[in-house]
Amino acid sequence: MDDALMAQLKERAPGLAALFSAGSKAILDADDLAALEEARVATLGRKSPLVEMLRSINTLDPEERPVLGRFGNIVRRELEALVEAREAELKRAALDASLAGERIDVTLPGQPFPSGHEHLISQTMREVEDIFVGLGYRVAEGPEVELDYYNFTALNTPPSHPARSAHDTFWVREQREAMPEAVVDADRGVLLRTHTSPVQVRVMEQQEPPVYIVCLGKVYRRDSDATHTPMFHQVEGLVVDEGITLADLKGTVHFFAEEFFGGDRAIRVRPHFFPFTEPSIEVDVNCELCGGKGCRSCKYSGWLEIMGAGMVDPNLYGFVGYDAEKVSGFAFGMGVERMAMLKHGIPDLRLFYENDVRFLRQF
Ligand code: 2NM
Repeated sequence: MDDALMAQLKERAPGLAALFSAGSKAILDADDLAALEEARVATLGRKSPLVEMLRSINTLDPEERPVLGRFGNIVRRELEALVEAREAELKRAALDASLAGERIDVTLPGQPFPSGHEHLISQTMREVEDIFVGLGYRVAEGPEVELDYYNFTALNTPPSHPARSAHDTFWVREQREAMPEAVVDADRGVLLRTHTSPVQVRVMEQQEPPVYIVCLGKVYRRDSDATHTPMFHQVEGLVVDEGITLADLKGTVHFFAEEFFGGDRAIRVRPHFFPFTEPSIEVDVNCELCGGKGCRSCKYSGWLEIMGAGMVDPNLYGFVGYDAEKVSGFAFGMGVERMAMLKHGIPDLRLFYENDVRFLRQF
C-alpha cells in the first residue's frame, strides 16, 4: 500500500488501518508456510474481523457503509497480495535451501575402484619372453591339443617311452581308437601337449634355418601332488643355424640368468638325458639367497636348478627336412612356476592356483 492511500485510510477508517497494520505484520513475520497459513486465516479467513466486518456491512451506519466498504475491500486485496508475495518468497527460500543441501561437488574424487593386474605366472612369462625378444628371438605359438606325432614321434620319443603312457599323458583320443586295429598308427593319437616342444617341430616344418624362437604356454601332465599340478607353464627356446655350439647355449643361458635374476650370476652345467637333445644338460644358477653357502632354497647346495637344455639331436632334423650336415642347434626348456618361485622366494606351488588375492596382489 502506498503512503498516500495509507494516510487516507488512517484518517477515514482508523480501525481498518489498525487491522491492516496488524495483518500485514503477521503475514510478513511468518517464516514458514505453516505460519503464513495461520496468519492468512487470522487476517483474511471467514472469521477474521476484516471479513466479518465486510459480511455485515449492511448492518452498519448508512453513512459509514461506502467508506468502510471501499476501504475494507482495498485492505483485503492488499493483504491478499501480501500473502501471495510472502508465499512465493517462502517457497523460493525453501527451494534454495533444498538445492543448497543437495548440491554435489563434481570435483571430489570418485569411489576408488580396485584394479587388478596380470597373474604372476603371466608376468613371469612376459619377462622371459622380453629377454629373448631382446636377443632377436621370435615368439611361436601352437595348439594345446596336439597330435602324438608332434608331441612324441618327431621328438625322438619311442613308443616304449614311459612319457607316452596313459600314466603320464592326458590322452584325448588313444592311438588305437584313431585307427582300425590292423593299422595302428601311433602318430594319429590326440593328447594334451606334455611340453611346448611340438610347437618347435611345427615351426621347423614351416621354415628353413636360421631359427631363433621361444614358445611359452600351458602344458599338461598326469601329476598331482604338493609339487606337481596337472597343468603348468613352460618356456622353451630353439636355435638352429650354421655353426651353433654348446658354447652358444651356455652364453645364452648365462645372459638369460643375469637378466632374469639380476646381478652378476654364475651358471654351471651338469650332464643329463633328454630324448630330443644330444648331449643334454641341466643348468644351475648360483643361489643369491645364501651367497652359495647353502640354504633351504638351494637345498644346501649353493645352486638352483633352472632349466634343461642340450644340442638338438641331429636325428630330429630328419623329421623336418633340415640338413644335419649343414646346421646345428640348441634347445632349452624351463618351468615358469619354478622360475617365479625361485625369483620371488615362493614356498608352495599351490599358491599360484588358489587365487587368494592376499597372495596375488603382492606381485
Ligand atoms: C627341454 C630340455 C632340452 C627342447 C627340445 C626342443 C626341440 F623341439 F627342439 F627338440 N624343444 N625343447 C628341450 C630340450 C626342452 O626342456 C626341459
